[in-house]
Amino acid sequence: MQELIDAMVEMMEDKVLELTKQYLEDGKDPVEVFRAYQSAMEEIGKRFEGGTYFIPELIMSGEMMKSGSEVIKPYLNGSESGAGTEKIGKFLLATIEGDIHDIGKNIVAMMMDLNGFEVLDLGVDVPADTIIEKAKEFGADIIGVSGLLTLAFDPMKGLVDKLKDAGLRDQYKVIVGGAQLDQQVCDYIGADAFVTDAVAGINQCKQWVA
Ligand code: B12
Repeated sequence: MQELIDAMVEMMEDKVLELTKQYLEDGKDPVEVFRAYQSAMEEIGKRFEGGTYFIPELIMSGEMMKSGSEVIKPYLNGSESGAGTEKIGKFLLATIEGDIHDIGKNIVAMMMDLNGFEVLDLGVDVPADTIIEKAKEFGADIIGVSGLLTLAFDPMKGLVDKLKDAGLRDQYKVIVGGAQLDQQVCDYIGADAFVTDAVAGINQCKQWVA
């Protein structure tokens, strides 16, 4: 997958799509193809941090990720285990207030759906109060929150605190996701689990509803 990673990091949009199609047609695991996109994103993030890439590169990488997802999605449909019509749980998903990153969130929404969850995706920059209100209406089993910015940690903690204050904490499992998260941050937020990878998140949620 290194060629795909390199092409994406170098912003070669056409080559990225070409290689994606080629790998999938050759029978490569679509989840692995996704992971290559994620590795490229990590490198792009590092270059942004290091001052060699700027916002246009971030936007371009977001677009490549979106068009790549469209190509990968039909392959995931057939290959993901557990895909089917019978729903195994209700999963509410949002990017927390203050954060507009949604590439990872959208992948999670797609994969949770393919794995049998009924998914309600509230979009980006969603306040805690809206998440709680919608979780009640929807009858969510699990609240999934995405946050890529360090600045998202406090609003995520705010959500869990509000659930506690409302006496609702035990009604929902809370899972947070995003590349910047770790166990320490998860403990600070008070979530039940954190992941930096969609597949790990799906496995955790399946365990909860089993
Ligand atoms: C693309 C990108 C953007 C795009 C986003 C486009 C979009 N539609 O999402 C744009 C250009 C808009 C953008 C904007 C900004 N960005 Co930005 N961005 C990135 C970048 C390069 C990639 C993020 C990404 O999509 N990764 C790929 C996806 C697939 O990975 P992921 O999000 O981690 O998701 C996976 C898992 O984490 C997990 N997951 C994610 N969410 C959830 C939720 C649940 C419930 C579960 C189960 C799992 C799960 O599953 C996914 C699939 O495996 C990162 C660098 C990085 N390495 O993360 C910086 C990065 C996140 N951005 C950063 C910054 C600073 C910004 C800006 C503030 C820049 C600015 N000065 O304006 C703004 C933020 C605006 C805002 N208020 O949100 C910083 C954050 C630093 C920090 N510590 O806070 C990063 C880390 C770059 C860096 N190294 O400095 N960004």
